[in-house]
Amino acid sequence: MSSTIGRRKFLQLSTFTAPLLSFQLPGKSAVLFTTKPIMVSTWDEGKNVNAAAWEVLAAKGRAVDAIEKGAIYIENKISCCVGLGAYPDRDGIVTLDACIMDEHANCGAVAGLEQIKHPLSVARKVMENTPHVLLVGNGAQQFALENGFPKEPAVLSEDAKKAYQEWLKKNQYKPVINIENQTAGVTSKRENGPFAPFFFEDGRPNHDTMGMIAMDASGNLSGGVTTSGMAFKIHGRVGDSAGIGAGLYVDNEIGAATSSGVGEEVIRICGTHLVVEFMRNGYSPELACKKAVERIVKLNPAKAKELQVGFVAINKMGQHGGYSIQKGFAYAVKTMGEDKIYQSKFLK
Ligand code: SD4
Repeated sequence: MSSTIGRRKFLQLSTFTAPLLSFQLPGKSAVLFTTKPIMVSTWDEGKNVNAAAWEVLAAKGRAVDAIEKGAIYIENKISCCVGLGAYPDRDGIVTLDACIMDEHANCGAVAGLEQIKHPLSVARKVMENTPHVLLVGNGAQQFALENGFPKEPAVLSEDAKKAYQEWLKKNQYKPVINIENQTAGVTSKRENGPFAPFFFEDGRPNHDTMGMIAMDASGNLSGGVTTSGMAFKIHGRVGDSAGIGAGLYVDNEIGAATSSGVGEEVIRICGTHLVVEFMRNGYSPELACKKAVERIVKLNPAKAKELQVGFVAINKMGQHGGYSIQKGFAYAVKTMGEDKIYQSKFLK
């Protein structure tokens, strides 16, 4: 690339024009354009997660350590959608999904993990101490206990108890007579069914998964996701958040992406892997996310009107971008120069 193209011009081109420019910039120019370290996390709460993770990044620590720090922060808080204080599945049990991926494409994940406070840290142990990628259910819990994670009591937080009781009233959930022949997601926004609703009663989308992606001072990328999954899901249901290539993907040569929203739709298109592949083809993070969102919509435009999926990504230059199907997806960005929540662009 000509050295006469200024930074501003370059950023404009790579944000709005695709796929014009490769990331394989010659020589030193690539280094000049890189924003690092950078930490990006989903939703407004991502700002606090970034602050926790920043302690690691500011001290020139590894991105993977920053990711775990951010996860521990959010897993310690009570929220609808992350950690043991989150909303349960439709049998009243909180089950957690998490994954982590580092700059060497090492990865680990847990799904359907019960009574363990820090699922992402367990996923990291899977990554570092086993030849496997994914452990589920009882096996994941057994592994966690063997690795020194304490078993927490099987109780719902006050918030979760209230929300679950409300949900039960409306849904009259009776496992014995429920026939699993309804198409999940064909419900209207406020309608309840025997499956996890795409939206809560008050119209809030059924999500707030914490997806995190980071590049450290050395230019290495990592990412992680931690969630209780969609509230009131079928016991045993696993969404995208435990899925490498679905809820999270990291390619240290190209970039990293994470997702939030209806996990089934993300899994269907291998969403974050797709985002990273679009970036490999030269698209900016924002356009790569947009193209992945469009892929979901193209598969089933009518259904897509009723659900939310958002992607957020960073590339090796430290550019970030997000895109969602509907209004309302947000992500937080922290660098040396900014600490901000972005409302992502959306299709409709
Ligand atoms: C899932 N992607 O389990 C998650 C949902 C979400 O907070 O975003 N939950 O499908």
